[in-house]
Amino acid sequence: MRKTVYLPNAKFSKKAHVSTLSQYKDMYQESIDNPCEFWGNIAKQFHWETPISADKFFSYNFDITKGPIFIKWLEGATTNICYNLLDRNIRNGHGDKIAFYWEGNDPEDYSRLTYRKLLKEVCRFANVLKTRGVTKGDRVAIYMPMILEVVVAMLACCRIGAVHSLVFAGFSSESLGERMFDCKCKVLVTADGAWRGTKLIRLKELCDAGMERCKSLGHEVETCIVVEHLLRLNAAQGCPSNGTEPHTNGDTAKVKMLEGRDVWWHEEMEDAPSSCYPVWMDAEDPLFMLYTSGSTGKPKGVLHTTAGYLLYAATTFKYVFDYRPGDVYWCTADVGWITGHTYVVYGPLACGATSVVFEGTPFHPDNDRYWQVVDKYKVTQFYTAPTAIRALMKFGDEPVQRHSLHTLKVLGSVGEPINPEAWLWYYTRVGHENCSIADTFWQTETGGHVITPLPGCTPMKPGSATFPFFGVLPALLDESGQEVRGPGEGYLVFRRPWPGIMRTLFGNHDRFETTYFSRFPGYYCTGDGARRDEDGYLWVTGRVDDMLNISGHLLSTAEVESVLVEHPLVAEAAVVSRPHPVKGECLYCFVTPNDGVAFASKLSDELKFRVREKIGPFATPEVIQHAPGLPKTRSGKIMRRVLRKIALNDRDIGDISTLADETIVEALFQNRPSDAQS
Ligand code: 7RM
Repeated sequence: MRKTVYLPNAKFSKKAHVSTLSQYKDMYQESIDNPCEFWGNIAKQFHWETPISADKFFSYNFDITKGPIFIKWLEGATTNICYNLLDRNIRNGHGDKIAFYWEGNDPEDYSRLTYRKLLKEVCRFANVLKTRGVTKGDRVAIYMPMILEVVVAMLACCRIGAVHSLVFAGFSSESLGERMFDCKCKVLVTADGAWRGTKLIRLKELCDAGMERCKSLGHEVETCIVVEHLLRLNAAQGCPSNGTEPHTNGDTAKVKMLEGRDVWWHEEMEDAPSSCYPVWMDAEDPLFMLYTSGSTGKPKGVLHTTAGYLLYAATTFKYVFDYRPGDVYWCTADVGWITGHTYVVYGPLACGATSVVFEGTPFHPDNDRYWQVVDKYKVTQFYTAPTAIRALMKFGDEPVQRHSLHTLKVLGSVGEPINPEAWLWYYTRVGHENCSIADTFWQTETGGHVITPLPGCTPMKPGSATFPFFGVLPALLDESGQEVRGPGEGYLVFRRPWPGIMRTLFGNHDRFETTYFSRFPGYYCTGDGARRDEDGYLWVTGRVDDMLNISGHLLSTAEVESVLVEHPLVAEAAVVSRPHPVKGECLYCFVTPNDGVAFASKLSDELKFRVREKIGPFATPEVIQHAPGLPKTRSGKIMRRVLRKIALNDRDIGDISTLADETIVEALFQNRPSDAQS
């Protein structure tokens, strides 16, 4: 029989930052009753150039009916995050401590960086940016692989008060161009290319197309700084064994550099001084922005600010991973996502931690790569996504059993709900029933974990993110906005801000207010649903809006629909999410061609290609189905709930009496393509 509750390992628990549930409850209560004292005590370990003033510590309005939404933490204090992450740790004697181990796509490419060396590199690049005219408040776009220069570029921005805007290097050039246009970045930082497994990604080419796109929209990027990454790899290693794309040093030479705009990173760095005085930032000055999908299609530039984000990244990192000196922490997320920001860069460095940055994939050169890296660096905390766990489970236990994994203490999960099967596999096969699983629920918008167990004290239930983190007050609301108390299900909302929550959407405070604060005045609305069980555990059930989560990447159905209808032969399209055994969810698209146009497999292929090109490879639709018509209500609204049933081939469709034409439903069931088996 399966247990329903799993207790943390007793020996680990004893030494943990928080050892008992009652200790967690006391700290939680304190954080809710006296937020200023709670966070004020935490703030003492950091450097404040202008001290914190007690009377302006925390102010906010979460109620749209009472005026504009605002959130302010530590108003009046000034600091610099880069200073706190690097100089402060060096002053505390950690200069020679390793900040990052870098493990390349190929096991033979690796390097390391101490805190002292990292600071020097950061200062040099900060000076490079200054030379290129970047000053406080300017935006810098970053489109890079998982190499240490990405951390250097981010922290160099912090040092001089520039706002970084990372775009995940798996996004298409079009997405990159649109994001660069939206944030009006002065500079773009990238690399010549990178290997992911046996695939070569020519990043600079994508950037060229992205900058073209940006220019055509009306904004010109002034400078593009390119890291020469391919060339310095141990030449032969980049070469895939299947020999399809031979890797030679000539690859780098092929990169086209536009005179006056494009410059090489290493050439710019050569003469740059290795010290740079930090720009002191107000607590509420912007730190970075990061785009996330919105249900209306256009991505939203989530904006985070300085002091609150620092406190929250550091505190969640310390408690949720129970980090202590000597540990080696590894988060597999790409820095292009929020998880990479808070838990590859800011949180670990704020705590003076040593971590692993990994460029490759879990499957290269073999399916045991993750476990090989865990043993190589003696990783103590490992943080990954359910989609990766499910993909690895498919290869059975053998690849895991090849490795000892005995150094592991905490296993984190993030990005989507983790199904109990994956949870149990992670717990037993990877963690040998000795590790706590931290199922961390949070969002780009929340800046850090908001619902999560603490590994030393929270009894775990597979699939539940358990309880709120310090300072976080969750609630479940029903359709009418009434709070569901005790066991029940509802919209997951938060009643007040914690330090790490976003402050606005870049250049669009109205959209910020309507997206997150208008549906339920007085609350921040996550867009997720959740259930509370008899023991008070929270179970996040997934999105309640038209968003879907493919391998942990959020996407809106509207975004995909607008790409589909741009095709000249397409009249109408409707996209729904269908569960997928590895990706969590996948795209199932219904497409109505123009009158007189036959639906052919060529059209289906073209549409898949377009979505891939416009949004990115991870968004490639699973199924494109011909739809002679769509199920619509008399007022013209597409009934997506019916489409979801058709995608599943589930005939239990419920009431469809409000449809204008009920016969269309049967026609669509008949029309399911052969590759749509579910
Ligand atoms: C960190 C991140 C946010 C959305 C969020 C949820 C889903 C993330 C969990 C989860 C259930 C989890 N930021 N989500 N973590 N659902 N349990 N532990 O993923 O902005 O990219 O996505 O992801 O739907 O709203 S994100």
